Amino acid sequence: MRLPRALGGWGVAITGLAGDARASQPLNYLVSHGLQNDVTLPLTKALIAVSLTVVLIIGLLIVAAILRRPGLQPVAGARLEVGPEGGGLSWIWIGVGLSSLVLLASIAWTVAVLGQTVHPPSKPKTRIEVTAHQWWWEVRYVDENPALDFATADEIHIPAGEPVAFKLIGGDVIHSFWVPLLGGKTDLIPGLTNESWLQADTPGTYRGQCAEYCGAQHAHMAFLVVAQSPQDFRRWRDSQLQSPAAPQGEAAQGAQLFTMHCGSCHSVRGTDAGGVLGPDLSHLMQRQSLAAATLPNDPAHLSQWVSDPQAIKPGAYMQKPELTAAELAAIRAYLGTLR
Ligand code: HEC
Ligand SMILES: [Cu+2]
Repeated sequence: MRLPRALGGWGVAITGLAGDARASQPLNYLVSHGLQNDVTLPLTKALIAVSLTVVLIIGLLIVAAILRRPGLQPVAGARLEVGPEGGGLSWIWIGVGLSSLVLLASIAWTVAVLGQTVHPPSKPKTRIEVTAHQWWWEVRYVDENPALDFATADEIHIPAGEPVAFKLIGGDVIHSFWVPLLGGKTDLIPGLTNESWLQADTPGTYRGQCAEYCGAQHAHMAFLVVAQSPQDFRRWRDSQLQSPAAPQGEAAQGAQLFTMHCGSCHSVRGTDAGGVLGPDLSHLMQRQSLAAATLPNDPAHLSQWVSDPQAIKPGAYMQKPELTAAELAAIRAYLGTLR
């Protein structure tokens, strides 16, 4: 079991922000870096406090009951009655009354929070469709002008300081979209489309995680939300609309091999590779991580993934390719041109 521990370390390496709460506690939902969490966090904390108080009170009452009746022996056939003597009945009224009040208050608060978080405070200008697959995230940016649509995977760029609308499309099995530091945990259910929104306070990289068990590689179904200043976000968006430059030399040979062996599952903008069973690779080199934030995106890990994905994510829907080392090297050279 050396792999999972190593992966935890990579998680921090991937976000590249060690020392920052966003990286050192990437799944901490008790701190907020986003507008939606600002609203839900007080409720979350209050409900945790209520639950702990209930556990404490019940625990103390059980201990008290045990201590007060040291000699109590069950008598065969006897019924333990709660009589009016000693105030037994009124304690039940007090207990039921108090817990009903607390429950009613938490229902009212929950409904109020749901009302406040169902819509963002202003109309989102950025709309993103996320489809969950075993075990990666398909991400499509949709615009009123279809010429400005593009796809990416496992890394979602958003402008910081403004709301972004998400359409969460159910794919194969139930998954759940969750960015603990920003909020918005919402399930993706096959055959249904859910809606959500997120707003990051400041630029930074926030880790997301599938939060509904979805099969063998559920734990390796993470993603990154990269919040950027609106100018940087626009620059990134424009770069995604470009087709990668025509490859030269070994990479050109790799491009041919790629279309033949990989293009049935992967797309690269402006080429014959148009598959949709795997992540869009048009600008692979711009992404920080590989295979749903499982590996950092550097040449060594990329080679490792492409030559034997099953060694890293057993069961993933990409098989070990039957290619020679030279062919793999050419494909690797081509992938390196996808900026
Ligand atoms: C049967 C379909 C299929 C074929 C063929 C296939 N892949 Fe994949 N590929 C996938 C899937 C599915 C994933 C996502 C795996 C995951 O993260 O669980 C993936 C992930 C990747 C990734 C990581 C992308 C990212 O954004 O993290 C790279 C790089 C990649 N494939 C390259 C290749 C190359 C190169 C080939 C050809 C040698 C190839 N793939 C062939 C289905 C395929
Ligand atoms: Cu999942």
